[in-house]
Amino acid sequence: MTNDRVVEVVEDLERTLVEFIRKHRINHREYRAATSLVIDSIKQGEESLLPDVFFEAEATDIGNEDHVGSSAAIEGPFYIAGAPLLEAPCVMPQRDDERGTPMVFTGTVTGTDGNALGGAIIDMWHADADGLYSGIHPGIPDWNLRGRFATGPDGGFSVSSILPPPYEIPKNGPTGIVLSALGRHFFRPAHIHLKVTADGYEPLTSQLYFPGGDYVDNDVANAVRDGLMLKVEQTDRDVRVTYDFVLVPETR
Ligand code: MBD
Ligand code: FE
Repeated sequence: MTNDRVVEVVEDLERTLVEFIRKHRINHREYRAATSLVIDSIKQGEESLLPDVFFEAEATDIGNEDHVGSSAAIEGPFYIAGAPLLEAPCVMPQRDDERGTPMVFTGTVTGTDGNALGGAIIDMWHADADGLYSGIHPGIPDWNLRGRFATGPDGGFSVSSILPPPYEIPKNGPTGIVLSALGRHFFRPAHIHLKVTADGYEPLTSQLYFPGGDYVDNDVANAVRDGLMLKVEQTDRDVRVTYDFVLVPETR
């Protein structure tokens, strides 16, 4: 069965790439190098990393046009559904000797209708002090620094974790090889990934950054946006970060 949207966009993509091949005089060797790169990215587990670094932020911006409530952000390649449900006082799953500066993340979830959203679920994941993600990079316990927790009746939440560092894309994988050939660096700024859901509201995929941090102004994935900044307060003992999520009621 014909899908009109597929006809519209795939035929345009096809025309665009055919023109591109002519314009740049792409020969068969270069064509095969490009298809091999995509195949290698899949074989080496970079099937999401490669496109996400180059294109996910652009598609996310399109979704944010005319959007009220908190901006959505790129999901990135490393989300895993089904993280442990945490009980208050919420502490992200971590090793006994987990390295990193202690971080306490607090905030609220409300609707654009002004309702405080108690019982909203926040699904959070981020890198460890080495910039690595559990379930993706080897040698890290399952679900380390991945957890889900609920807001209280007032829509508030609080969770303890460690401060993630900037993320460095592997230099020797297919994505890193392209970045090297382009003369680009390999870093994303430090960030926290989140998915926020509440009954009757549109789910939000977010990713929050630390103002003034390394690579905030030159993210290799070009995904940092004004509305995605944490408020950060440094105390003697830890770093306190806050963000207030605003969800849009579902229509229909
Ligand atoms: C990440 O952690 C990430 O969020 C993205 C978009 C790309 C690479 C690593
Ligand atoms: Fe990430």
